[in-house]
Amino acid sequence: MGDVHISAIAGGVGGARFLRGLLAHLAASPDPARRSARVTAVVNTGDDTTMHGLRITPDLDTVMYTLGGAVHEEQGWGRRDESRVVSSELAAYGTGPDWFTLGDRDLGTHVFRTQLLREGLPLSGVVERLCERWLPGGHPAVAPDGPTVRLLPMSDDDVETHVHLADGRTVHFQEWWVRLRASVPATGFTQVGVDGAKPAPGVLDALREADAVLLPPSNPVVSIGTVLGVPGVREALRDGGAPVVGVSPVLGGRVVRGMADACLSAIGVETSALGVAGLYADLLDTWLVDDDADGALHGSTVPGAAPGRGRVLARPLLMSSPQAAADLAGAALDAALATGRRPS
Ligand code: FO1
Repeated sequence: MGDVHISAIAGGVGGARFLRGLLAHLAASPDPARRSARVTAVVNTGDDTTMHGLRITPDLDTVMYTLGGAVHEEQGWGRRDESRVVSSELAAYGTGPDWFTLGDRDLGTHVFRTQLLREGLPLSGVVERLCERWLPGGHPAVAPDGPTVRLLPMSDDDVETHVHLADGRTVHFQEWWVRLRASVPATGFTQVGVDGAKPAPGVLDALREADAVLLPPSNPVVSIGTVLGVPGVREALRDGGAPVVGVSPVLGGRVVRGMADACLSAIGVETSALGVAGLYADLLDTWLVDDDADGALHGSTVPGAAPGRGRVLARPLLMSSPQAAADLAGAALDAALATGRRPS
């Protein structure tokens, strides 16, 4: 097999750490086809927002900074070695939300992105330009003949996730997520603009033609769900022939990070590995569940899966170290390549 083509649909922190693990797995592989693999990450933009006149794209930045080695590791977003002089100046003017902090280094990215957008560059062109710095030549910090990665926004059109709250209000996702910490129950989500959004250039081909499509343990509702909601994306996976392997973000009824459980209950889905699998049942060839927490599911089939597809495999899902993330990503890739492409 020539260079392996891998596509992944990613959200924020979980997706970024999984992708970092995947690239580490590929770079260390004894298989030259994996070592020179090409990875395309199709990233959620529903979390995007405009603040202080600047366009902020949290999930794209989390993936870019994580793969580029600059992310604030504990936070999972923003830059390490960050300072907050500008945001404190803005607060002194009493302007802009005090609950959303834009670090000084991070602001450099938002200023440059907004300048490029104003000059007419589409978001996908902006991402490509920013990645020239963080992922030169698509190479994460590995040997020059190592795996390459490119980031694609799910769409160049603005899509924003708005959250309907139990108290009747509707707020932008960031306000629910950051200011309210999801403390007010959500009754649903609307991805404003998604129906008119077109997949960004390259997205459908990357999903149709891949040797493997991976769904990392990102938020299944507001991250992966939002990307799957862009017209054409789900069909590209369903009809394209690429094997699809997903990784459960829920281990034994608990989410590892973030507040996916608050999102799942908002749409009436059980916070369980099989509950989440049900959101992708029509797409999955294999669903990875945690061998410790959900080992009993090993060898079963995802309810609602297509005939002969949707098998459940138990693997260690906790990405508790870079090596654990690499092993998990390797297990997902192994499962996809073992399935192989379907005749499309
Ligand atoms: N998350 C927070 O909890 N508090 C913040 O002040 C905050 C600021 C922020 C700035 C830029 C950025 O790209 C992300 C930021 N995030 C912050 C994280 C963000 O809310 C999440 O990364 C995603 O939207 C959820 O995946």
